[in-house]
This record gives sequence, C-alpha cells and structure tokens, in this order.
Amino acid sequence: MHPRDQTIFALSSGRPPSAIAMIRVSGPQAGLVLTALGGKLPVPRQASRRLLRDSESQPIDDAVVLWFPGPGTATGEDVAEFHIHGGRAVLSALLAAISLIPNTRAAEPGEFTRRAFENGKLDLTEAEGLDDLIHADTDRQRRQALRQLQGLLGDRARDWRERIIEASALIEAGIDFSDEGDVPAELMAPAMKAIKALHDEIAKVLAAQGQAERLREGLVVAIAGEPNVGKSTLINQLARREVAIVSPHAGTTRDVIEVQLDLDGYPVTVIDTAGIRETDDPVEQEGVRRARARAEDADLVLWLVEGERAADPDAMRSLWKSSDGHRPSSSVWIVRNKIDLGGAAAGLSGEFGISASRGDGIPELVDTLVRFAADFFGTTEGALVTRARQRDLLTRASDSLRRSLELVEEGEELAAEELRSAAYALGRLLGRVDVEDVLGAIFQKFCIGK
Ligand SMILES: Nc1nc2c(ncn2[C@@H]2O[C@H](COP(=O)(O)OP(=O)(O)OP(=O)(O)O)[C@@H](O)[C@H]2O)c(=O)[nH]1
Ligand SMILES: [Mg+2]
Repeated sequence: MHPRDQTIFALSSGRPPSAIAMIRVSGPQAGLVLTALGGKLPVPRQASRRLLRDSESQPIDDAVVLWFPGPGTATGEDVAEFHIHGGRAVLSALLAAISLIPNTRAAEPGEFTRRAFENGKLDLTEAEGLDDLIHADTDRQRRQALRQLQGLLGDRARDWRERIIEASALIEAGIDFSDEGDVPAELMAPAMKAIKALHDEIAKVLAAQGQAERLREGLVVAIAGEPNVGKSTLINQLARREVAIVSPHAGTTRDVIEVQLDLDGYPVTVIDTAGIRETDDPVEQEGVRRARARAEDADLVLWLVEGERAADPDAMRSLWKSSDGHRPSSSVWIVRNKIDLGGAAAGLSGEFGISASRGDGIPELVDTLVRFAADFFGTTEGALVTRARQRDLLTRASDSLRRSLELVEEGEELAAEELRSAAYALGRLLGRVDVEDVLGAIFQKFCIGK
C-alpha cells in the first residue's frame, strides 16, 4: 500500500499532560478507527460522547468524538477526532489502540497539511501561512501569517499565471498562423500590453515588501561594550526578569544570553554578550569571540558605556575585528549607563542616558527601539511576500516577463519561451508544478499533528 493511502494519526494538541488532548485521524480507515474504538459512527460534524475501548474491550477513556466524512474536510479525506483526557497514559493507550488497526500509522510532521495540499484544499503559499500562524509569537506575526493563510498571495499569483497563459496563447496563435514567421501586429500589441502590465504589478508587489520576510524571524539587537558597564543589568531590565548574572566583577558574562521580546507586536531578540577586552583567560576569550560573532550578525548594536566616558573607538572597532575590521550593515547606538552616579545626564544628541539598575531612561530607549523596529520591518501590513522562496520565484517571473518584452523584436518564439518560464515560476510558487523537492523541505518543518 502506498504511504499516501495509509490512514495517519497524531496528537494534534499541545504537550501532555493537559486537560484535554485531541488526536486526529485522516484517511480511508478513519471511520473504521472510530467504530473499532467507540462503537457506531456518530452523526457527521456533531460531537458525541463515547467510551473508547481497546481491542480487548478494556476501557481507555470517556471521550468526545467527531466524524468528518471526506472530501469536505480539512485534509480532503475522511477525518476522525478524539477529544480525550490529556494524560500521558491515556494518550499512549489510545495511540497504541489506533496503531493496532491495519493500514494506520503515526503521521509525519506536517503530513495532514501535506494531504490537504495534495487534495487541493490549499496552495503552497497558504500552507506556508498556516505554518507561520502556528509559530507566530507576536500580534504582527499573527496578522501577516493570517493574510498568507487566507491566500492573498496565492490569489494574486493564480490571476497572474492565467493572464500570462492568455498572453502566450495570443503569441503562439500568431506564430502558428503566420507563414513568414511574422506575427501580425494586431495579435502582438495586446499581448505585449498585457505582459507589460503584469510585469509592473509583480514588480510593485516585490518592491512593497520592506522586511516582511524578517518579521517571521524577528529583529536581533545585541548589547555589547566593555566589561562591567551594566550590559547584563540592562538585559534583565528589558526582560523584566533575572536572565543574566550581574556582579561587580568585570568579566562576569561569558555565554551569549538571549531573550525574546514582543515590542509593540514586533518580535525582537535581545542578546547580552561578554564584555569586550583583551584577556588571558581562555574561557573569557571564547566569550569575547562569541560576543563579536553575535554583534556582527545583529541588526542593531547597543554599545554601552559607563557615565561620561567616551565610547572607546578602538574597543568598538574591535567588535568587528573578526570580519577584517569590515563594518557590517548593523546600526550602532551609544548608550550611557549609570547616569544615577551623576555626570552625563541625557547624553549627547543621538545618544541615550540610562540607569539600567534604577530603570531611568529605559522607557525612552524602548520607545526608540519600537520606532527602529517599525522602520526596519517597513509597512508589513500589506506585505504579501513572507519567504525567500516566494520572493525568488516572483523575481524570476518578473525577470522573465521583462525579458520577453525585450526579446520580442528578435523573435516571437523567444518571447513565448520566456512567458512559459514566468508561468512556470508562478506554478511553482503555488505548488502546481514540479514541487516534490520543496514539499519535503516545507512540510518537514511543521509540527507533528498539523
Ligand atoms: N550605579 C549603577 N550601577 C550599575 C548600573 N547598572 C549596572 N550597575 C552595576 O555595575 C556592575 C556590573 O553590572 P553588569 O550588568 O554585571 O555589567 P556587565 O556589562 O554585564 O559586565 P560583564 O558581564 O562583566 O561584561 C554591577 O555591580 C551592577 O550592579 C547603573 O545603572 N547604576
Ligand atoms: Mg554581563
């Protein structure tokens, strides 16, 4: 039996123990699984209470079950749901009882969604949106994922693809009918106009994206500086809990410490690093190496200095030593800490004055961070492209359209060929053509049970 014809099952709710757990079954045997464990088939789409029993008629749990006959279901197949008590022993007893039924097996990650995709319930961009929605931590990530799941990009891509196919049909008809190979202008002019419009629309969507792709991963802010300036105190203040050890000894932090923050809906990862200095201690040296590596990759570095001391340009520069002193694209803000000890108050323009231990200046710093994040992510509200895969394929489609406009002078066949590759790229975007290679990569990352 082909693995696709087997009936799959998985725990679809969160990690046990929980008050209630949901096990989902999808495939031709789903109805049989329900009757084998819970007696007669319930009324479709209505919750029914059943005492579930194993193959030896021993009770497993008192449960609520649901029966969804295909194809009008999430996966397009027959689906059964068991809502049981979420204890580990209950779960393992039920999973064991299901697996004893012939032609059933545990689902692989994302396999329910993959079946939905294969049965035409959603296109690939919607499947990606679903995965993003499950992993969304902040409100903005959630809204972006939901737009994707609702198929806004998929709908546009389908429309573009159809229009490309129409335009190429015009050109190919012309090629077939013309004796000398010259396609009549009456056919070419509307085709070219349509291609130009398509190219502009796709280019506009690509240009409007800001950093929508990055909204999935979040912004990375590194706190760096010389030892003992209060970096760990600052990360604790931002996280509002004691994530890092603070001490008066220089060289306290050695590992890179990360916290995830939700700043006004923007996902931000803040990292605390070891104080940058020359040292003989091999452990601290490793800490400094890691600090540099992380600061280099960060989108923003908060360079902490103590009070009125000027930021040491050598120490700052040394941050990027590991990349041949070549400064990466990240921005750097100078933050003056310990202003409670007197000296520099609000700092010079473009600088911040804070007291990490007392909290002075922290709200202003956070506000500025939120504005930075808003700028960084751009206007993601209308963003349709949220993954590199989508961007690559759209760029390919738009490039092919542009080339077909350029090549038409040299021969209609060349233009038609470019249109075929544009349609092909959009087909891949939607998962319509030649996608076996990407499917594995995409669905592997899903949770089991989804
Ligand atoms: N007065 C005052 N002391 C502070 C402030 N922030 C931090 N400190 C103190 O400065 C010392 C060093 O703080 P840490 O947060 O451990 O400094 P760090 O930069 O993480 O140090 P390393 O991990 O060693 O690089 C501790 O004794 C803190 O209590 C502040 O705003 N005001
Ligand atoms: Mg520290």
